[in-house]
Amino acid sequence: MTEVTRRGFVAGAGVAVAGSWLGWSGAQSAWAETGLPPDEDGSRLWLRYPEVDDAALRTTYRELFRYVVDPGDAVVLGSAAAELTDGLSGLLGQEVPLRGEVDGDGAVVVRVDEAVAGPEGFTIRRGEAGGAAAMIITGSDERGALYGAFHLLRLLQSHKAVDRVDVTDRPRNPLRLANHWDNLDRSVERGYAGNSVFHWDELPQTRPSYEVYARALASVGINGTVINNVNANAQFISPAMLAKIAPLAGVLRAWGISTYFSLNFASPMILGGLATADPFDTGVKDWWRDKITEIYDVIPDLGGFLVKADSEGQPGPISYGRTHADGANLIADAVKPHGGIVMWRAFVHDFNALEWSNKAYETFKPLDGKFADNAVVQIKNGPIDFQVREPAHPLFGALPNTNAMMELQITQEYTGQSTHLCYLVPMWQEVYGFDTHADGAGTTVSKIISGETYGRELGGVAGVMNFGDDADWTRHQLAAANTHGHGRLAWNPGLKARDIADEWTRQTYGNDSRLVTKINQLLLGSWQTYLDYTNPLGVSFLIKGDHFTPSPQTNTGWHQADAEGTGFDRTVATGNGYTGFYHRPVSTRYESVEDCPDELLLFLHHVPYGHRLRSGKTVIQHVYDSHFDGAVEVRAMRETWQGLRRRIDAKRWADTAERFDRHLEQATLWRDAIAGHYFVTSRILDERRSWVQVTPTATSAIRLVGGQENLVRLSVANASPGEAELVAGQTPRDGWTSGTAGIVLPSRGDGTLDVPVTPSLAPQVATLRPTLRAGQLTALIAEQPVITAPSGDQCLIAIDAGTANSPVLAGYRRLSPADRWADGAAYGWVGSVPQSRDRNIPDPLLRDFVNDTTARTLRFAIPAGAHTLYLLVGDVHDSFPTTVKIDGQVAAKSGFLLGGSFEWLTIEVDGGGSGRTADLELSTVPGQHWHLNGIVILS
Ligand code: GCW
Repeated sequence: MTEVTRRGFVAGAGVAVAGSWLGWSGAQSAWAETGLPPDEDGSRLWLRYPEVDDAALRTTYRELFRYVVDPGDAVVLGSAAAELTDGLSGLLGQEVPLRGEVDGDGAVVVRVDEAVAGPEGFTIRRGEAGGAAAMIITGSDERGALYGAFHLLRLLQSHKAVDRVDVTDRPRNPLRLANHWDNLDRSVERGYAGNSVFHWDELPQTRPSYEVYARALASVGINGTVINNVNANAQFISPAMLAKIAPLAGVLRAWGISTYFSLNFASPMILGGLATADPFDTGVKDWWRDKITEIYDVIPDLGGFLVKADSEGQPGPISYGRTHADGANLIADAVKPHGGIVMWRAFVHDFNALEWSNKAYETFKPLDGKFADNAVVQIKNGPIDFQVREPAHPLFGALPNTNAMMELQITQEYTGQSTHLCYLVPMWQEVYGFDTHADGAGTTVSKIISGETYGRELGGVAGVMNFGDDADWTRHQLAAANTHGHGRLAWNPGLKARDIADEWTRQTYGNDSRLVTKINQLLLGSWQTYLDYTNPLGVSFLIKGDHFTPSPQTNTGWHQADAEGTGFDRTVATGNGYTGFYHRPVSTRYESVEDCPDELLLFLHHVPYGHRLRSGKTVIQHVYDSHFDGAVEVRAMRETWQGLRRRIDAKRWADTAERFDRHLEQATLWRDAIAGHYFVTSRILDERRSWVQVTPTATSAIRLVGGQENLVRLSVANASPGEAELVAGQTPRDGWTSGTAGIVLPSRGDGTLDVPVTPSLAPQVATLRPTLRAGQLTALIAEQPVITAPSGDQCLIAIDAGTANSPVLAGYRRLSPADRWADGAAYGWVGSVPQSRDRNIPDPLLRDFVNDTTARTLRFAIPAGAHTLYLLVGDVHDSFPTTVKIDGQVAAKSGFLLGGSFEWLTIEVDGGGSGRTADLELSTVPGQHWHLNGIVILS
């Protein structure tokens, strides 16, 4: 282990201690003046130590905790002592210093005694130290002592009596990890709170926020973090990156957190220049052995590696005719001499909805017993992909001779991202508690992954992180409860969701009992509410490619709703055989449509709409009721938060109030999209309510001409028992005009309406929100994304970029790779020309583009005067950011664009008195393609 002396470490931490305690005491007096707690931005997460406002309790605490005894040179113990002096000083409202030795009653001692509680465990007891009364935190090792320190602080943050405290605790899972899907350009795959928390560009220089990060993880018992995306860039283990990451690993180490890397399986080819990555090749084996030795020279206590192989385009052993076990053992052997491990992901699928649930099981089950002792198979909680409701993964019960761990997703990819409140602890708890019956009744997932069932030393759980560089870490401040909850459950899956939520709320918002009750209710009910208005009865993937926007029209293979019924048949008898992967009695329960739990019915069976659930409702009525009720529940959640206004500091209250406004909008969209789709497919009226509806005519964005009238086609239907006269229009938008269109529909009838819409001239990417009126009937509304492009005759220049032969938008000029610059031309390529593609969709502007992996330069004649240059970028497939430089300076950069999304970049240019030429350089991140679909300048 690298030598980090505690002195050096505490010298730095000491500054933080005094600084933050004084910060709290100043803030407290501001509270007295305004009647509201002082503003906070959420950046301290749940590590807040404001003065205990109950005077009697504070007096007791002040008697118990007068100083912390300096634990000596051990780094992690030093962190424990620093956290205690900081936390106690804040909570007690007076400095609780670090003292060199016992100096009278009121000592806090942190120490190590292997015998106390099992690995990483601790005890907290009152006792005597050097003849003085002391609070003694004893860890079985340094990490244990640190966890004990955080535990004690947690009790005080929750205003618990501690004079008779007697706690013995230990973690149930050896591996309790965070997984980051963070990329080298600091973008975060499925991250919804900004860019990466890690500033690779600034490293080896570290930031104070790294210490907050490490403390937050350590405070809930997380003992390792995989710092880069499983879709791994091999450069992370290049010598230059290792040198950058070493000091970061040092910050984490001081808080008991081991660093891990995700590996790219093709690294021997990418970094080593080898011709193969075959795990049986001697050159490949040597390369990994040397590379891993080099990594351990720089980070001697590295935890090890995580690998995603042969999944979603990642390289792996299968292409060499080897197995996943061969691949895992290659890395396991190389890391073994260093005491490290490899975690090998079981998430393998090939984008085929019919096969997806079965693929991991079928691939890994035959490999049981073939993995090295220091390899662990990392299995997602369910067989699909972090859907809001899935059965527990059948692989948990299928690998008795293999180390296994579970992967959860804290970042809410499919559960509302950072917009919807969805507290996942109750869901995770169900998975932990799922009885696989693999070794008889009571063989829970929890016991398997902890190693208990099969007597294995390695196992545990990883959570895909929701942290980003937003000031509050998670964008929706209540989402940090998920980060906290992951750690607490990893520590002990037997903890109650209610207690975990309560502890987080008290730590984060204080102990006002009404506030605590209300926030706990919001958290604990939110998963069920999310289920209600999104995915009924175990249906999954009712979303667009952003994994956020409801769209049952996009992936119909998952819900299989047709005129008669809905659901995915995964039975052995008539379906894809999935239910047979479970042990009895689970397999028989899942196989039978009568015995199958309602909440998984449509995950496992295709049933008629009239099928009756245990509640007595039909499936279709359940779909309607749950969606309408769910949206009502969200309205109530928003009101609950409104009611907490005077109980929380203004800043954190307002930030979350804004989230609830968005949440309600989205829940309403979900209700309308799902109820609307089920109505048009089933034509069954809701027994309890009537409505009219607009559903999308196109699932992707449509293109409109700016500055000119377009007819926007809407699909409408009448879900009421009588005839209805419908009038559709568009919600007004700045600079746009629109008209209306009407139709009379019989009960259960449908039709289309063409609504006239004239967008403003300047190009935009927008979302149209139709309006629909039909007397008193409720209207369910689906939004329609649009891209506008100005009519060519109202432009100084309008260019449609693409191949040399594909159609060109009316009134636009063609730009293809064939257009080289020549004097007097309006535009043309200088230097090497780019490539081009035609995707063959109907729209002439969106179907094709020029593109390349290397930067290319377009010389462009800018007319006299000041102008805005608009550049359209995007593709029907996902596209990486396109950067545009003008005359060498970055002038615009697009975001990462999901398939079917486009963006107009704007650049201000000046052609001077007589016009000039400018060089536009187009580029993107290494190895990816930039895109250019069009350019316009308005007249
Ligand atoms: O959840 C899905 C995501 C991908 C992710 C993949 C995986 C890291 O949509 O973004 O890639 O699973 O877990 O490998």
